[in-house]
Amino acid sequence: MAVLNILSYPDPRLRTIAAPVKQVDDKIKTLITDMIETMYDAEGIGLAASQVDEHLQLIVMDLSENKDTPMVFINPKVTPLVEEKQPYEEGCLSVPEVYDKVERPNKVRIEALDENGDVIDKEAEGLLAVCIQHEMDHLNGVIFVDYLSNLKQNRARDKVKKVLKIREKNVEKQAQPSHV
Ligand code: K1U
Ligand code: ZN
Repeated sequence: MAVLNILSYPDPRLRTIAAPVKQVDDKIKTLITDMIETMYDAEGIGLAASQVDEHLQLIVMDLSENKDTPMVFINPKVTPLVEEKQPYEEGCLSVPEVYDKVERPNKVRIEALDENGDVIDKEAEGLLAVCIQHEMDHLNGVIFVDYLSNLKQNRARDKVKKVLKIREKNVEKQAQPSHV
């Protein structure tokens, strides 16, 4: 198992369109396990393969309180079931510490395969509907800040730079020998 590197906005690799998974083989199963570990490590509720620089149609999610119910969606297709859109305050592991409202249909149909290659065909509402649409966007090279104003996108760029700098400094600090 491994924690993978998550690409950060505005990395151009996040704009790559993901290709369908041809076969749920051992390589894909290892990627699924690593993505789930990466999602838990980053304290996220979802992760698309695009975010770890693997441009395949693969999404993992866990909306459970105890973080013990991972879901896997391979080659997902998401169809809105309502016209009306509702706002939800979204976050993104590729845009750390930036949150803003995005409007999306709050009822969708999800068709996909699971980690065993079995068919998933279900209706989703609420956070599941929001999260799967956010992750589908990643597979299509779209990031939630694309829905925001230019001013907010520029602010998001600056914020991510700042957060990454602080994270780097903390990593350096931890690597230094202690003086105790
Ligand atoms: O795709 C990602 O980067 C994961 C993202 C999923 C997501 C969260 C909220 C709305 C839509 C999609 C995250 O997990 S962000 C971190 C997080 O856990 C979170 C942030 C805001 C609200 C709820 C959860
Ligand atoms: Zn995201």
